[in-house]
Amino acid sequence: MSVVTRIGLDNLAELGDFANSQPAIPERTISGRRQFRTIWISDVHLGTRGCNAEMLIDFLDHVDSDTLYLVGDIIDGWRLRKKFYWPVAHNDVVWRLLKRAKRSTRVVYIPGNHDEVFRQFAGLDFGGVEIRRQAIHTTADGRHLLVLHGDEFDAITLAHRWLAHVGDAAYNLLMALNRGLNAYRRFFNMPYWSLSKHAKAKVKKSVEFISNYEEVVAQAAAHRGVDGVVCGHIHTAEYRDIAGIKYYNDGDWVEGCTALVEHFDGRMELLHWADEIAAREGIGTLEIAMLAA
Ligand SMILES: [Mn+2]
Repeated sequence: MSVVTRIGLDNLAELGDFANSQPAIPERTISGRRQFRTIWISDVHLGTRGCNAEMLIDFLDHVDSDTLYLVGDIIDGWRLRKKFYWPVAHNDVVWRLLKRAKRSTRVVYIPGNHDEVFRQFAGLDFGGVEIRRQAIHTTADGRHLLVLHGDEFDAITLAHRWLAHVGDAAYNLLMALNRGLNAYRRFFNMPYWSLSKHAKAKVKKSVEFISNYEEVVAQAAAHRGVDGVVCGHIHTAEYRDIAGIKYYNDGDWVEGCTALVEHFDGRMELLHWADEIAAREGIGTLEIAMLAA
């Protein structure tokens, strides 16, 4: 049994005694967090090497909301079954999500295809977390948004299943190449560069697939009579108007590191957390420069 496995099991046991446990990475900000009416995140893929847990922890420590939607593929049950991988940071993400529910944030968890084992609990509440198959969210300005993971449409977009099934062998290989490439780039002090993001943008078929997927989802939302739809699944953050239907995709925390937020006036925004960190650190530098002057 590897060290990672042993530590991982200890971590999970600690979550069982949640009330008395503390995260390994201490919470940085509790008061003074940026407040939103609603936050949507998905495709975290805890339990895989691809998961950018540290970035998500930074996000969770700097924001708060009345409602938090976990839009699926939060835990990657497919990968965990093949190989148990559960570092401390992944435990810390779960700890923060549960803590948030305890601290009066309404947390709605809509399992995806990678964490479909939780779908059997749809309709139940655990530790203040509402597990649902899908949800209708009403924005501050009275719009109705259908919230679902989005794998429901894989059958329709079957022609490009290789990309629809993110987490499959090809995607995982690409992710592994991406990590190797960036380790090399870091060594030579080159900035982070996303191989799969580049591939997605360049490969005509994937561009077609994404656009087709977005249209299929928007059409389904139109049939339901809602004003818009929030989903995840394809790891491509987006905000589009498709024939009068608002299509929002909150992206992922594997490489994009994005969240969808609703401000208190109903205005929606996609947050790119790597950019937010850069801006935050930039302001820090400016402040130091001003103090020095
Ligand atoms: Mn998915």
